[in-house]
Amino acid sequence: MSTSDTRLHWGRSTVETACPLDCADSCSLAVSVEEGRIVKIDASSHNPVTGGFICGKVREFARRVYSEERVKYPMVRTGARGSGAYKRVSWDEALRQVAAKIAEARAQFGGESILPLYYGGSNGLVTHGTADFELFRGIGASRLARTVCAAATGAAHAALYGKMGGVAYDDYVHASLIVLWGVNPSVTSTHLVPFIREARKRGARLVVIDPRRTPLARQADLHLAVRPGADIAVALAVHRHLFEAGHADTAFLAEHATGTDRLRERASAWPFDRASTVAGVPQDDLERFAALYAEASPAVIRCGWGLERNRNGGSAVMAVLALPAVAGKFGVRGGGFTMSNSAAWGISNAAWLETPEPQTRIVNMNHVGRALTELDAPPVKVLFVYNANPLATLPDQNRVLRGLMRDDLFTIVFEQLITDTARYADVVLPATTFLETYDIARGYGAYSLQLVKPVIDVVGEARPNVEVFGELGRRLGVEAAARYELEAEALMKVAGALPADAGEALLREEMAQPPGGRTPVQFVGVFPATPDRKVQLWPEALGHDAPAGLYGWQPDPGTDEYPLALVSPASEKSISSTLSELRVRPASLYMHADDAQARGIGEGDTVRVFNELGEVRCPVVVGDAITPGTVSLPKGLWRRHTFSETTANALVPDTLTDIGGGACFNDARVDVARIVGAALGSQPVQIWVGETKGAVS
Ligand SMILES: Nc1nc2c(c(=O)[nH]1)N[C@H]1C(S)=C(S)[C@@H](COP(=O)(O)OP(=O)(O)OC[C@H]3O[C@@H](n4cnc5c(=O)[nH]c(N)nc54)[C@H](O)[C@@H]3O)O[C@H]1N2
Ligand SMILES: Nc1nc2c(c(=O)[nH]1)N[C@H]1C(S)=C(S)[C@@H](COP(=O)(O)OP(=O)(O)OC[C@H]3O[C@@H](n4cnc5c(=O)[nH]c(N)nc54)[C@H](O)[C@@H]3O)O[C@H]1N2
Ligand SMILES: [Mo]
Repeated sequence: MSTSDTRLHWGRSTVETACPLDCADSCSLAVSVEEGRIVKIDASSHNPVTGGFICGKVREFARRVYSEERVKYPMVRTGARGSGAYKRVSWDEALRQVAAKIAEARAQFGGESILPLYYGGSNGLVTHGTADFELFRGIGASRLARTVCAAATGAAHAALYGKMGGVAYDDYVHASLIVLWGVNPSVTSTHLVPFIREARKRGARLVVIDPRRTPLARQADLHLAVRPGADIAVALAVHRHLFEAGHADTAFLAEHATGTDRLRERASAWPFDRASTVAGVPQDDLERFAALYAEASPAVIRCGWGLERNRNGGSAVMAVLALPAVAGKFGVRGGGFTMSNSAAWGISNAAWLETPEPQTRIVNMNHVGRALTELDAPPVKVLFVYNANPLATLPDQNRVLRGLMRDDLFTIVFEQLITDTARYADVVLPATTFLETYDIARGYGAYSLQLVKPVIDVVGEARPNVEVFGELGRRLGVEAAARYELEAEALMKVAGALPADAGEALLREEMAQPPGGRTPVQFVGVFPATPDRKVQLWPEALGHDAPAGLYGWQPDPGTDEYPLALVSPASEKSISSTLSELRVRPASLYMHADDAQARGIGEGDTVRVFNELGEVRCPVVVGDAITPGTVSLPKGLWRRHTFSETTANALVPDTLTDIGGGACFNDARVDVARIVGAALGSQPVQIWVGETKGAVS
């Protein structure tokens, strides 16, 4: 089978596939195609969790597929970096240049002078961790610590439970208490919402812990509007209450957990009054939450990713995930926790990769700005970006930009669109979207594994990742990479290496369910995958890196200069920076009325949000749906969405989380000032709207 033999669907037909984008829900899709073009993207009933609806973003995905900004051909840069001036070349010419640059850098500076930079992309099992890994391993490139997301939650979850599968969305209807902790399902996993609604109808209580009044926080019985980064205080105060008021499940802990005493000791330092001061929530509310949680069964905690993204993030997530063990919430349907379910399959790319991982240096992707500007012996000479838009999504944007501006750096960007990052590439290679290629989607919320298949012919000369890395493997003499050069063979190779008969089910039914089933009950159908099968409440090894030790607290060093905390949560308009290109209006800062008033700022004003790393100029929206002292800018913006052509990441320090080396997106400190007319200068404010530059006031 070649990559483009079965893709044309003449007349009108509807093709079933799945959405592999970086979202927990992994929906099944029905895509209508007419004369070879996508005319409609809707839900299919194949995946029960999809429940007959999909998000507004993916409905619009055809606009990305056929966008004017789509990279249709390989291109080489002809103008200054950032100018976006490129000329079309053939694939042969583009890959000849790329292979030559890689070979040259390797010969002169060693393999470590080549840095692959990737993250989610289309997030499937075939488009990442296959030919690409074989290639970069084969040439001995620097290794990337893939830490921009879920590094702290992943480390905490792995240490405590060996990433045990969580409570399935469907089972939320059985809960009598639902706690949404640093998660915003109305935006980031909309398919959980109907189950929460149904549980509420049946009488379940809802608690939301979030600095913002999210849509579900509005409906909650209790909303703890914590200061960003203070979740550890809240969680340990609840632990203390459980232990001291006799609510700890000592029988469960004796049989299924280790390290209980050490955790208890840590928690003893957090009486309600201290936690209340640190977290900025009323002590009564904290006590009410602790009492509700102690009493309710089944009680489920949906732990999200908002809380991990700060210096105390790893410890906070550990303390949250430890709650159901201490309170004895497992063993019943609808009780326990949900974190990521991606490990439920026990899938590891070690099952199909041939080349052993070389012991080359590791670059933490949250430090890419530093790596590009500071690393020596050897410096990074070739940067290969794929499945990511680092200029938009990584911390310390201005430093990343300085790195991309380096004259002696050769940058390859393998992309669907001319993204902010692609504008700085020396060579741009056109990538397929998930509607033009095969992949295997693995949701990290919904459990199903699903087949993703091409529903249209490729746009322009776009090629799937495996083919391109496969061909580069052939050109550079890395045979293990070249074995993926045919897309269908790559799919079969991965499917064939899946555990049990998942691969067969996937190819036959286009869907497979994990070994523990689609709706496991924790401590009945699934157990910790830790070495002793117990919950490790004190995972010693994890504490070695944590500056304040396990369950430690690093207080805010505090600056008078930058008194506001900035968070940058997910937006319903995009999935990270993917689909943000469709956003036509400038993005706004959200600010509490008290903070605005103190600075003489009113709704609709243009403001500067600034700190020592940079500034963002944008309009402001004033309201009361955020805790005072905290401001918010959307995640995933492109540079054209603000007047300063910078986004929240220009203000995000590249500090790492206490555990896991993760990003601290929600741990930026800023101040905000109104821009009076003159401060804008004589230039009218410009933003890019689609392909045309338009003025906005
Ligand atoms: N529409 C949409 N869906 C997405 C994404 C997207 O960009 N857009 N991204 C996908 C990806 S990559 C991921 S990882 C997931 C993320 O899914 P979520 O974790 O739900 O996403 P976030 O919006 O980052 O964070 C959730 C909430 O945490 C709050 N928060 C911020 N700081 C703190 C804190 O210190 N403590 C607490 N308790 N709360 C805090 C924010 O106000 C926000 O409401 O969503 C996925 N789904
Ligand atoms: N300020 C702030 N920044 C954040 C966050 C935050 O909360 N606040 N959240 C972070 C999180 S949770 C995440 S997961 C990261 C995500 O960061 P990124 O991984 O950079 O995510 P995207 O912005 O979606 O960029 C993915 C790119 O891959 C491309 N792509 C998709 N499929 C393919 C493919 O098959 N082949 C190739 N070659 N390319 C493909 C898409 O066109 C897209 O441009 O962002 C992080 N950035
Ligand atoms: Mo993420």
